Parts: sequence; C-alpha cells; structure tokens
Amino acid sequence: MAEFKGKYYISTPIYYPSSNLHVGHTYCTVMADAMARFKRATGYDVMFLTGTDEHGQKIQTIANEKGVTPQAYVDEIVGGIKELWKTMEISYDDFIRTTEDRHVKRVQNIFMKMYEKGDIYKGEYEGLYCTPCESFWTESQLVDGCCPDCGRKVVAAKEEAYFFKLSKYQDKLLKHFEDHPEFLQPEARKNEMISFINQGLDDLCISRSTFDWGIPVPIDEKHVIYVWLDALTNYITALGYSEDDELYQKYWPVNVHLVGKEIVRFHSIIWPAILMSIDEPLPKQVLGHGWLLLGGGKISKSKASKGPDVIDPVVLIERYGVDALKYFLLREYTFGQDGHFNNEVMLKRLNFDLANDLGNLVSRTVSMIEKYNDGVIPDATTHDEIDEDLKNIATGAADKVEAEMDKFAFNMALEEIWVVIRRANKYIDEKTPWILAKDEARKPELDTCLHNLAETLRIVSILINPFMHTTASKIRKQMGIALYDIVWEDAMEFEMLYQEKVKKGDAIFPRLDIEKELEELSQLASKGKEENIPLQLKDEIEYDDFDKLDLRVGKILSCEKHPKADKLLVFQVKMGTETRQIISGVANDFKAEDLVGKNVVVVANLKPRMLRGMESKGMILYAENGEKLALLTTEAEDGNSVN
Ligand code: ME8
Repeated sequence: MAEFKGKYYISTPIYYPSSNLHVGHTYCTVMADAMARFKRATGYDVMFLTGTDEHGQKIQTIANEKGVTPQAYVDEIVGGIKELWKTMEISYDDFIRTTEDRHVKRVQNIFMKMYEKGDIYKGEYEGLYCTPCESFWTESQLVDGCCPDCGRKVVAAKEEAYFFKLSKYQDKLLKHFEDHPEFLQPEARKNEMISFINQGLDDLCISRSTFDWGIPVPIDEKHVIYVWLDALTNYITALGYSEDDELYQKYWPVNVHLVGKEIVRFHSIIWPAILMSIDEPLPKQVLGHGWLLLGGGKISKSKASKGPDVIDPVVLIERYGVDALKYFLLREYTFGQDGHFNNEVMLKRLNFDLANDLGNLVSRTVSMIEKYNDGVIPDATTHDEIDEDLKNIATGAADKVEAEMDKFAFNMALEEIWVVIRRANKYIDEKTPWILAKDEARKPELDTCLHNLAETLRIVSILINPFMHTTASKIRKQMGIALYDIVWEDAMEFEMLYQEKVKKGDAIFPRLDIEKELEELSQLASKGKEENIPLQLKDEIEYDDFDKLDLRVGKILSCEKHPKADKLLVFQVKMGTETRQIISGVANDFKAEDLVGKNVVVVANLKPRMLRGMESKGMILYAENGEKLALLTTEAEDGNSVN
C-alpha cells in the first residue's frame, strides 16, 4: 500500500439538468475523476463530489413548456446524467442534487446564519438580467450589450429581493488573494478577479420572488433563494454541514474546486465571501479550466452541434469506448486553455497513440512471448545499455507523472507515460527479437528482451490506471498479471514478474478507418439536426388566450353516427355530475364503437353550436399526428379539471 498522505477533496461544478450533458461537461468530470483516482492511487483518502444544480427559473420554464412538473423534468435528466457517469465509470464518492432534503435544509441553515450575522438585508433589485444564465449584470459588464457569459440578450428587471453584503468582504477577499497566491489558478484568471474586486463589489441579490422553483427563504415564504447561494453551498451541504458534521470536519476545506472559467468569479469571490460570512475556512484552491470550442464558439447546451462533429458523449463512447474518449480529452487539451473539439483530431489521436503506440506494444509483446517462449514470461539473465535505458525510463516515469499531475497537466502526465511506451516500441526495433530467435546461443538475450517488455507493460498498466483503468485491466489480463491490487509504487520497481503466463486477446484499441468514421459521424450529426426541424404551426397565441379554455376530463358513454351527416359523430360524455352531447367531425378517422368508454379531454366552456339540427356543447380534443388525428385520452377519471 502507498504511504498515507492525508485527505484530498475535489469537486466538479454541479451541472444544470436543463438538458442532456455534452462533451464539455464530460471533459471537466473526466479530469476530476482522473485526479481522484490518481490521488487514491498515490495514498490519499479522497472525497470526490459531483451533482446537479436543479432549481431556477430556466428549469421551471422548460418544465412548463414540456407540461411536466420541474421535479419530474429534472428527475428524468438527472437519471440520464447518472447513467452517463456510470457508463464512464466516474468514481464519485457522492452525487448531490440541490432538490434533496439534505441540501434544502442545510442551505436554509446557512441563510439563517448569514442573516443572524447581519449580512442579509431586504432591498430592491434593478438590473439587466440574463435568463439562461440566471445572472444580473451591470451595464458596464455587458459585452456588446449582451450577457458576458453566454452572449445572449439581457432584459431590464426590478424586484424586491434579499441581498448579501458582499461589499463588506471586499478588502478581506483582496487580502486572501494576496496572502494565498495559489488560491486561484491559472494566473490570468487571478488577475481578472483581482481587478474585478478592485472595481468595487456590489451587494449580491440572493432571492427571487418572480418564480417559485427554489428553496424557500426561511424568513419570507414569498421568496426563493437565488440560485448561486443555493448552488455554491452544495460543496458543504453534501458533507453534512450544519447537521451532521463528521464528513465536514474530515474533508473541509476542499483541496480543489475544478470549474469552467466562466464560473470562476462565483467560486473565487462570492463563495469565499459566503464562507467568510458563516466563519468557515475557504477553499484551498479554485482551478478554472478552459472551454471546448466548436466552430469558434463554446460548446453549450443551447447550441446544437453545428458542423459534422458529434459532441454527444454517449454516441462517442458507443463507437470508440470509454477509455478512448477519456484519453482524448485528457491528452489533447492543455489545462486552463480553450481548445477546439474536432472529430478528426480525435480519431487521429486514437489511431496514433492508442491503436499504434500502445495497442501494438501490447500485441507484439504478447505474441512474441507466445511464439518464442510458449507463452511464459521468461526471466532476465543478461544486461546491456539498451536494457538499462528502458528500465530507467520505465521506472522513472511515475515521479514525472506525479509532478505533472500536481500541476493538473493531464496532457503532460500522459505524455510522460507515452515516452515509456514509445521507448519500448523502439526497444523492440533495436533488439530485433526475431533475429535473436534464430540463434539458440542468443536465447538468454531474447528472454531478457521479452522479460523487459513485459515488465514495462506492467509498469504502463499501473501508470495509466488512473486515466484508463479498463485498458489497464485488459493489458494485465493479457499479460497474466493480477488484475486487482494495482499499487502505484510498483511502477517504480522493475523486477516484479515471475513466469506469468500470457494470453493473447483482442486488440485493445482496434485501428479506425478515419475517412469512414468521419463520414458516419457527420451523418449522425446531421441526423440529429434533421430531427429538430421546427414544425409548421398556426399563428402563435398568447398564454391568456390559452388560459380561457376550461379543460375537463370526460368519459364517453356512447358514440353514434349523426343521422344527417356522414362525417359527424355524436357523443354522450359524462363530466362529473353532468352528461352532455358533443359532436365531432371525425367519422372518417375513428370507428364509433372504438371510442366508447374512453376518458377524454373536453373544452367544456366552448359556446354551444347546432350541427345539422343537433346541439353540440363543448369539444373533445384531438391532436394532429402526421396525417392522422389522435384522440387525447387520459388515465384520469372524469370530472377533473386539467388546466
Ligand atoms: O454553470 N467546455 O452549470 P452548467 C468545457 N450549475 N467545459 C464546459 C463546457 C465547454 N464547452 N460547457 C460546460 C453551471 N462545461 C452551474 C454550476 S457550481 C456551484 C454551479 C463545464 O451545467 C464546465 O466545467 O452550465 C462549466 O463550468 C460547467 O460545465 C458548467 O455547467
């Protein structure tokens, strides 16, 4: 076992379940997962937290549009997010949802603590509001008159609200930045934040009264807590803060809040000020990572894939596997900088680094051990400079990987591992085992060569384990090495194998036909787009128009053809205490007898009309469904209002 080095708490942002996640969210979570696994491997007691940020106007609006409750809406999306993390084997220790009771209760406790401290007051907020980002902005913060975060339009808004005295903490925040140069990285972000504070901090609006999908303000039921106080506190509510403090005492303060650069401001200014208000320690570090870009702009939930590139992680995983996607995201991008996401770059990396470099090394090594030594890893009995070089590079890599991981330089950490892999491939070319095999006298040299390759692969399997643990297991399986108990320190030792029996398996990363893959991905991306062509509809109506309808559930007691019109059906419909006659022109679409007994939705306040000498009081609802009409039925019993 690795020497115990203490605790390590890392978090991702809690994502909005406004729609399914894309490869940008996956990028952040994959980095956090790799770090959590790396820290566990190197002797830390890790707490890795992720979750979902489920309240707010935007989610309420989307749910309303879909005709479901906000809770039902988020439950479904969060189910998909958890499924995605399960498929990707994300090793989080806890997943916090802001709609959980544990969070709600603790956020209210935090609000009360701040209130009792005198840090919260009631005022009136006037500002420019970006609805998708749920942020108020001042005129000077706008970029080209639009939201500086997402680039969309803002609207003037005013409302009674509770405020947090953020301005009170301005000097203390600046001092914290000065005293803790490591607090916010990268450096460029830190300078932005310091100048933001120097411009003067306004007090922060922390409640809303124009919608109700949120945590009620404990002292005023008309208000819900504005999303950032609700969201940021997840990092401590998940640890039981204010109720059951055991985990809080153990893990807080967090070692790293890993966040996208657009929310660095919330994490390095607002969140520390909240913590100062409740007299709790500040995060040790906030790390802002860059964005994945597509066609020049940030990949975002509201922007569908623009070009031929697929950004849905589920599709990429189905085609290339979890480890391939993880590898690409960690290897391709430089931490802290933006990077372009592009399917072609991804496919090339998968072919060059995974199929060629790593895949070939595994398959060549196993094949040669099978061919030249009956599948048993031989002992090493000879030694030369080339062997020495391979050994030094292989056993020296773990420290280099650790040094890069300390800087969150995932790409460089992987590069250090690939230095070993490429050295081993070169070692095969230098040693030419196929020539050694022809000369019985050189069998000891051949054995040494095979042994050293096997040892190197054992080391590689340990080094890649935090990043691609399924691949690590596949390599170990083919090498006949124990799958469990992968110990980081063993990557620093060379002589650990003893006559294990290898067994060739499938290629760990099959070679991809890049042209063909690009073609298929582009078809998938455009298929997604075709499915989203707006419907041809009648003119838009106002909500007030719709609200005039009184919709009721009715049960069809009988249905017959109109005696004087072929197209009309005459219904007797029971709605609660009343039974009515309703006539619909749907005889061509339905058989009368099929409709009897159905519970339908009726516009109950439609003005009565005479149709061919018979009165029709109300209207049964049907919807257009392609060429046909669909009867709107319900499982509810008759007599209930439905709008
Ligand atoms: O901001 N490239 O949630 P969110 C890289 N709920 N990373 C990206 C990305 C991209 N194109 N797009 C998203 C919220 N991300 C709040 C957070 S925390 C207390 C509350 C990643 O669903 C990145 O980490 O908009 C970013 O910060 C996060 O997803 C935003 O996710």
